[in-house]
Amino acid sequence: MSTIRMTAAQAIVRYLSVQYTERDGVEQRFFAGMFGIFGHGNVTGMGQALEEVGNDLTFYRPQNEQAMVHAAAAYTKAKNRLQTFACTSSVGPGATNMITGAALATVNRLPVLLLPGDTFANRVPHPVLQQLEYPLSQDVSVNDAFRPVSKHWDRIHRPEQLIASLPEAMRVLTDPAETGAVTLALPEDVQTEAFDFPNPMFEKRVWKVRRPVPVADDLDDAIELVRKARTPLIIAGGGVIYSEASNALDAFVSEFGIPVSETQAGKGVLPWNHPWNVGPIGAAGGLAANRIARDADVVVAIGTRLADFTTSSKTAFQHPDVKLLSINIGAMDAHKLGATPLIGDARSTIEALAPLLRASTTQKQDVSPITALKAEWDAAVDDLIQPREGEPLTQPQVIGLVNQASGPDDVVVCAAGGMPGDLLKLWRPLSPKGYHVEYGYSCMGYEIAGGLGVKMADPNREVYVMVGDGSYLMLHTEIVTSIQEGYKLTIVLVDNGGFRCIRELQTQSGSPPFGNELRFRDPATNRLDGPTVQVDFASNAESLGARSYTATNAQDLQAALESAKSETITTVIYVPIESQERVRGFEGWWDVPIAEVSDEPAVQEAKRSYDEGRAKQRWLV
Ligand SMILES: Cc1ncc(C[n+]2csc(CCOP(=O)(O)OP(=O)(O)O)c2C)c(N)n1
Ligand SMILES: [Mg+2]
Repeated sequence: MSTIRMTAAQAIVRYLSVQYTERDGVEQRFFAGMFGIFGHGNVTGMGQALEEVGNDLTFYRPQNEQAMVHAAAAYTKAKNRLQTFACTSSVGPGATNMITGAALATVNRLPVLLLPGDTFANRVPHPVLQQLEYPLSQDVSVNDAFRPVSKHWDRIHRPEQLIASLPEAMRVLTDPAETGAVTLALPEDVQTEAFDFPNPMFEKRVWKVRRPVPVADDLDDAIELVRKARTPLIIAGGGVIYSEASNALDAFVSEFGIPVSETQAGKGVLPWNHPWNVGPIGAAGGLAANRIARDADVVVAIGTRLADFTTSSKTAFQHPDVKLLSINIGAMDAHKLGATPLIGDARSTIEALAPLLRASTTQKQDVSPITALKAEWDAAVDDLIQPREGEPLTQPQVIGLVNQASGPDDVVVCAAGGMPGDLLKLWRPLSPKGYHVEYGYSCMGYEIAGGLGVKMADPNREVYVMVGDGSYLMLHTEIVTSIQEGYKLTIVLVDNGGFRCIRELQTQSGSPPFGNELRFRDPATNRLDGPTVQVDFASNAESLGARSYTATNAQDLQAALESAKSETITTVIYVPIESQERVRGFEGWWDVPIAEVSDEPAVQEAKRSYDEGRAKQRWLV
């Protein structure tokens, strides 16, 4: 076999540049490029290789390693996991900065390839700068901390190891059932070491992203369950969107008359005004879906992890004989809550179920009670988003105004704070890629970095990043990258003076508020309850090169949103919110434990109400 002499780093970048995915006959480059921040541990080996490979694997230089992994995760989420980025870091802090991003990707089942630099395989100069020494073993570095947050992990001790390691990394990344962060730790000396690699390794390779169908026996079980259902409900999760199953789901529920509720990752799978779309379900869900869930006799979960926010911490389903059916590409998710598992791709499974169900005796649910519940819910949303003359702007109204200003193909991006819950209820998407909220890891700091990834995935869409003051202060510096690369974002920064949603969680649990607002320390009390710390957010954004607007009322916000449309660079619309009015719950519940003993009557009261919630929890085994 002919060979080519390359360093390990040169082999990696060459290999990555020729990997493709293919689904439904459509082929695309898997790696759109590589994000990286250089330091010792990657600037010589990986850096030299990247310089040499040039435009065959475009290099992007962000501001923060955590943020670059977020951008990669957002990009691949926007691309339905068919394309992604690789991320390279230096040893030590550069590497560990990526761990949060890795966890986010793995939790959300999003493929990202992480290439942290590692300390020398030859160990000669150890301990090197930024090395953590582990007394029990010399074979451990900080990169071992990636193991629990990666779906695949390897350390490349010798260049020739790549011949086996790279295909295994690709297999995991492109397998929808297994995907998540894949980490290949790269000792800095190995990156520069050469080997005679077999030439075929650098030929184009296409990885098929398959659409497996459940086995016939399982399909029969499923039909048996659905056929008998009188009040079935579908929960659509992110898997339905990644599988591009919107049309199949629409046809299925329109024919068989099954309402569809949505999770954060599944929102937008059907347009909000689709007659069978009953809206968001769960702890942050809406009235229609939560009422229907309560009485559903069969719940068909499709492409969802069935996390606590979706199941209202297992209180959502109260029908005494409720049964679950779970369509999922991953066996772990398919088996949750005692569900009858249907292990397969969302779209192909829906398409396989349709003729079987047609052939059996099913009754179609009457749409009219659903239409009535939906109308009640839509009216509640209308009321929440409607600005009121002469009254201060509320966060729900801000969401409504941004939604109205955005076009049908634009994207809203969010991740943490009070906004995701409000967006879940209030945002009205018209396309499956219009709603991008990372709520698996709900990671503060994802918003702007994620917005960058979403914009890179499709520069034709306007990207609206909704971010709280807390998240903004945690990580906003990818604004610089967005300007450097010419990817315009419209960032709507809602300032309510701190970690408002956590403050609410605290006060709802009976504690007096502390430690969440942005306040000076009061020397008299030694507590953070002095005057509010004033941050000039608009100047901050401008100092990074962004355009900025400030809007304190509905008219100003509408005008700013209109102007932002014609801006060509990232624009921050700063919206200070005085009103603390928040969206109330709509019969959802979230398990947040309350102190079992306290002299504080408010805590005792919170505990009583908590126990009432807990009494509704069901094991569903
Ligand atoms: C990285 C990270 N740290 C901590 C948290 C816990 N947390 C969730 S929301 C939140 C406050 C967010 O503040 P802000 O962005 O201003 O949103 P608000 O709650 O005011 O709506 C905190 C601290 C988190 N989700 N992510
Ligand atoms: Mg806030």
